[in-house]
This record gives sequence, C-alpha cells and structure tokens, in this order.
Amino acid sequence: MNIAKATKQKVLIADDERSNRKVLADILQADYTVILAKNGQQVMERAIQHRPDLILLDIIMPEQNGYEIICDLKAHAVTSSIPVIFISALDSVDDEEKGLLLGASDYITKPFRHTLVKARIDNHMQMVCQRKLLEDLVNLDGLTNIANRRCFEEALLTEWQRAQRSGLPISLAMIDVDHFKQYNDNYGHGGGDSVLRIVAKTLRNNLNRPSDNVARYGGEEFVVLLPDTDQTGAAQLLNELRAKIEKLVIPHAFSPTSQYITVSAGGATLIAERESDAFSLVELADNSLYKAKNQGRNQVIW
Ligand code: GH3
Ligand code: MG
Ligand code: MG
Ligand code: MG
Repeated sequence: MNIAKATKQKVLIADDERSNRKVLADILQADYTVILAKNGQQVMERAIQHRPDLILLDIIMPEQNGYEIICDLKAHAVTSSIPVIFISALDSVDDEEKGLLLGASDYITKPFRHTLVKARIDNHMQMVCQRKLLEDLVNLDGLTNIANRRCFEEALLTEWQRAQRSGLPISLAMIDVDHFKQYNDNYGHGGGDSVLRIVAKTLRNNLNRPSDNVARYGGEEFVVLLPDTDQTGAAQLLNELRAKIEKLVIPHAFSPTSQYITVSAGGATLIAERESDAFSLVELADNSLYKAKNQGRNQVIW
C-alpha cells in the first residue's frame, strides 16, 4: 500500500556515543526528521516534546541503561505506544530476549549493515503510518476531520470514570445548527457541508484546555465535553462558542430567526456519582437543547 506522507516521520536516536548517533542520523536524515538524545533524561524529555514515530535505543549507557529507559517510556501515557527498536552491541540471545520482552518492536545488533538497518526502519515506519491511518479512520469524522461519535463516547466514558474518582464537576453541551434544512435546501448540500466544516473548525479552535473535547455527534449536531468544568465556566464557554459562530456571518437568507448561520446549545453539568451513567449527561444536555430551540434558537440553555 502506498501511503502519502504529508510531513516527514520523526525518529529519535538515543545513544551515549556521538559517533553512533551520527552514523544512524546519516542513514536516516534524508527520509526522516531526526531527533537526538544521549541519555535517559533526554530520551524522555524529547519523546514527550516531539512525539517521535519511532525510537532507536542503545542499551549500554551510563546513568540509565536502555532496558530501564524503555520501562520509563512504556510507563508514560504520552510515550507508551511509540515503538522502540534496540540497537546494541550486546549480541546474546538473552539480551535480545530481554529487550523484546520489555516491549521493544525489534532488536538490531552492532555492528550493522547500513542498508539492512535502513530497510528495517523503513518497514517499521510504514507500519506506524498504517496504524495512524487506521486510527484516524476509526476516530475522525470524514467530513469535518474532528472526532466522530464513537471516539466521543469513548472519551465520555473515560472522563466520566475520572470524574467519579475526582468528585469534580463534568460538563457537556450539545450544539445544533439552526434551520440547517433550509440552508441545504437553498444553498445545496455542498454549501451545507462547507458550513459543517467551518462550524467544526470554529468549535475546535476555540476550546481552552487540552482535556476539552469536541466531536461531530451526527448530522448537524456537535458535542463538547468539558472535564473538571462547573456550570458557570461551561455555560460561559458555550456562549462564547455560540457568539463566534454568529460572528462568522455566514449568510443564511432563509433562516426564520437570523440572516446568518447560528447554533443553539444545550448543556448539563453533573458531579458523577458512583453508580451513575455517563449517558445521563447527554440526555440532560439534549433536554436543554430542546429548550434552546423552543425559546428562539441562537442561544445557550443549561
Ligand atoms: P433546527 O433549527 O430545529 O435544528 O432545524 P434544522 O433544519 O437544522 O433541523 P432538521 O433536523 O430539520 O434538519 C437537519 C438537516 O441537516 C437535515 C439534513 O439534511 C442536514 N444534514 C445532516 N447531515 C448533513 C451533512 O452531512 N451534510 C449536509 N449538507 N447536511 C446535513
Ligand atoms: Mg552505548
Ligand atoms: Mg439536528
Ligand atoms: Mg438543526
């Protein structure tokens, strides 16, 4: 399968010896963005900062050895799924077995033939690329490129469990484009699709925290999930989002309530009780949305 690469994939090379780092960098830098690290601390810092697609890890290093470093990588949420290949002078099967059992994707012994190392790394990068593509296909909405409903429901369950543990409030809002059927009927389905893309982008670009989530729930309906956010903060954010969309001033001459594209939003905030159901939050938000529609649209009801 030929997968188009929009940007170069990133490889992190970790070795305490400068000459070893250089050999690998020389082999790889034509095809990949190369990041270098010379000890465990730099590996963790740079892996978290740059999110490389692959890590090439030496084993014999002062301070922390490669076996210890891979354990740290696998234990950290941000780096746990980055594949690691050991490249080591340790050439016994016991060392190789230990490396693979600790979660390495491959084990290459030094000295190595450059073309073979390059070919193996290319194969791994191809797999990384295919996995990302599959993850996107599973999690993203094809029209708007934001999270889809499946991905949202997974995030909701995770955040709900977190909220049950923390006792902090969790907020959710359903957002629905007003009089969108009239828009489609008069401006065409393609025009409608463009509106959905712009609305999605506006919602995504105006969330405040990394933990805030937006997804396309279905049709012309979006959902925003705001962990650790109380009703006052959430309603205020939603009203800002509503105003941002109104200020796009996308003409909608056939809307009975405004000359422009507007959205209505309904929200709910809960403290997640032990035995409670995450989807009660969706239901409550839906009820609020119904009220926002009935009370004239282009408004937020909590
Ligand atoms: P309200 O203000 O009460 O929400 O009215 P509405 O017209 O927005 O609601 P209604 O549910 O009657 O119509 C929603 C429309 O959204 C109808 C449907 O064709 C359109 N729609 C749903 N998904 C898509 C899509 O992916 N692209 C386009 N262009 N339109 C879509
Ligand atoms: Mg070394
Ligand atoms: Mg709708
Ligand atoms: Mg609608």
